[in-house]
Amino acid sequence: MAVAVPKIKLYTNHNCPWAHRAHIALAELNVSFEEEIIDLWTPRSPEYLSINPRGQVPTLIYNGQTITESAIVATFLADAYPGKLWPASTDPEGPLVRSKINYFVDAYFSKAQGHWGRVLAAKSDQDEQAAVNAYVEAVSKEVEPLLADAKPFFGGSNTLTLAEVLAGSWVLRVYNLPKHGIVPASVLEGLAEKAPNFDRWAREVEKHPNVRCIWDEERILEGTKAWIAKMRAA
Ligand SMILES: N[C@@H](CCC(=O)N[C@@H](CS)C(=O)NCC(=O)O)C(=O)O
Repeated sequence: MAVAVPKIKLYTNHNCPWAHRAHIALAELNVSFEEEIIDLWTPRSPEYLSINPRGQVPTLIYNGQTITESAIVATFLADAYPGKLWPASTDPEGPLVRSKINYFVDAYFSKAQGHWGRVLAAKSDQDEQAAVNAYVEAVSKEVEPLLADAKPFFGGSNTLTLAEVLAGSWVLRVYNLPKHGIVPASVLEGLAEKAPNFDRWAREVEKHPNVRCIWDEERILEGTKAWIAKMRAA
């Protein structure tokens, strides 16, 4: 009997690191989908607000059901296609592996990510360097130990896991923006020196084709410069 192919639509914007998570998951799962780009520089249409009242991207429509919030979208996809991005619920090892991935994602986003935001929003070179140092310290203290067995991906996986799906779009930015001089190169020097496991893992993540699936460096650069200017003017 033929298996019904789910109908998937993604409302997205290719500059958005949160929406990028959904793209990485869909690419790694090799799932086809329709996409609609939402212009984030103009007010959302009443039609889009009726789909997602927060007006944000991403929004996933899966067989007519609406799923929002990037972590929930990505986790939903991991569960809808079990055993690829994380273990199926029937896998006896599943609960432990899932808890480790959840802890890694929590550690990165609750302990390190805020400092990266402060790097971009810093109003002086001194504040920027302090935020870089705090980011490197947080990665080395909180995230580095969790990547000791990465080979090359989380937990020894040779394919992307939900950990890379959720962190990949940010790792791309951390490893590619310094070469354009809009964040200090010292962030990469610091990570290489103080967080070698993270650095090794991140370099594999940032070059993976499914992580790079919607990455257009020129466009991201322009978008990030505009965002930095807005933050610095605030
Ligand atoms: N917590 C949300 C954040 C999504 C988000 O902030 N998306 C931005 C674009 S990167 C957005 O849609 N901004 C438009 C707005 O907030 O009006 C998620 O993870 O999905």
